Amino acid sequence: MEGESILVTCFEPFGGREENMSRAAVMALPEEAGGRKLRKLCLPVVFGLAAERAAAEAQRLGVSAVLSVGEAGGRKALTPEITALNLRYARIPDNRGQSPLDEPVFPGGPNALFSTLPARKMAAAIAEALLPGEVSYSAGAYVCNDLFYGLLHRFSGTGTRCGFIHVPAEGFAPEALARGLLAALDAI
Ligand code: PCA
Repeated sequence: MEGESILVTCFEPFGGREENMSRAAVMALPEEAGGRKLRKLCLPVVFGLAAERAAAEAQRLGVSAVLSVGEAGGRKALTPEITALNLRYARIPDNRGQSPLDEPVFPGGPNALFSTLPARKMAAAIAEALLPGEVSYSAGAYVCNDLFYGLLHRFSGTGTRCGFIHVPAEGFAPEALARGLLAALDAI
């Protein structure tokens, strides 16, 4: 579609780290991919607020899709997420000091929601770009999952599709991660 644009979100650093590899990777993306404009937004690592900001920006820009990116310590691959859970659990406080321990994202919402972007296809595209890519069945219960669930819930039944990719927190240059994200974007 002419003039189509995609919102790509990343996160600020958290947990005492200097940088968040999702931010480094998203900032290394070009302004356009496959004829679609990429709009970038960096989000606070704060329960509730991240999804609120992302949803407001997606609506303001009228994007057709939101691809959110976060970093995951210990992961060795770029992992498109299949599901989001209606669960908040903070192993460490978020950047506003909130530590929910087993609370729902949306009281009364479905226990889980599925990605409305094609996670498997994105993982395959990442692997075809010769980077480690595999689907993940859990985005955890921290702010990344909170954002993903929040967006899927808000945009459920609308034309705005939502997906999430965790990138490894260590071991990759931002440009390599950006190449993987571009391959995933080409697949949606
Ligand atoms: N990773 C965290 C939150 C922000 C980020 O980049 C997570 O996986 O929930």
